Amino acid sequence: MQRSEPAAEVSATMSACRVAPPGFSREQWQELSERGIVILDDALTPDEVARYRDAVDRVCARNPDYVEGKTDYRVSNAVEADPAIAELIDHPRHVGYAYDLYGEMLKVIRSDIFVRPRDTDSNLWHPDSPRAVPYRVFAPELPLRLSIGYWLTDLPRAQMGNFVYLPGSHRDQCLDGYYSHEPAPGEEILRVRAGAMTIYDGNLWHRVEPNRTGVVRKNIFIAYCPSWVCAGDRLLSDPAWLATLNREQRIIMRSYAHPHDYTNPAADDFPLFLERETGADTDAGVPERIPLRLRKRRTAAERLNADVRGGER
Ligand SMILES: O=C(O)CCC(=O)C(=O)O
Repeated sequence: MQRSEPAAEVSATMSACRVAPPGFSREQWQELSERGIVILDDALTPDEVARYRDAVDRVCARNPDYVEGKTDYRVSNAVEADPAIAELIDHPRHVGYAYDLYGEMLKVIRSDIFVRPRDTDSNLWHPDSPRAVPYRVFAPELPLRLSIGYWLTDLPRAQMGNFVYLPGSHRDQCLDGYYSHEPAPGEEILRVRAGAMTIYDGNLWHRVEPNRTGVVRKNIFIAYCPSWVCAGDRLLSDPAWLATLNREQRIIMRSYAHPHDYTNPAADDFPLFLERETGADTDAGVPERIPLRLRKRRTAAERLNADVRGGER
């Protein structure tokens, strides 16, 4: 399908664009590549923790069956559930990490609130991907899903409903303990203060510890992918809710009625962000005659991989 984009419209969109927020440092990228997870302590201030906890509590309170301390609760498409959670879609605290990977095709694949009180169900070992033919079969180099976790409860020890992961396992197709709770040699149990942020490769094998304490574990995950990977928690977003979002948030939700748009988004959705270093909306040297939406833009992940390997490939 051919689309024409009048130059005046393209430049009007451009003037409203933001520069991409910061993403991975070289060290963080190396850590993600080697371990499959990066843990950032104290990423949130106590006030920010309180703001997101209040949002989680507001969402829980809307469920007439919810009983604090008793109900094991998961809310999917959490961004639509509360404006404080919607602001995470493009929050500069973390969106640059996802933009580093997915660039101009960035999309929220799913967003979840988890509330895990004492003695409730906990997840078995799994990666976040299709199981029969995982993402990694097609994308052995870069993850097709990147999860950002916001931790809203102090988790100083094991047996608190902690996230448990096996460092380096994002490169493995199989795990002996798959679909069980069996501890794996080398596993690490996430012990963090409220306010920590995690960034993990969706191919990383993980499970959840039982919660044997009276502390209710609360957290939010927001995960990203390229626009053409199907979302995990919605088909389309509510149009009335979309109308409350800013431009970048609306684009990153990728609520497209026409299937073709998932691989070839419309001109209005470009640029999503401007280059961090140059403020440009395009890579150098691309002929002007090619419309912006059809121009290849190099992602930071491409650059970081070349850098970590010590040269271009
Ligand atoms: O709640 C957690 O810590 C992990 C949840 C999980 O396993 C998942 O969302 O895939």
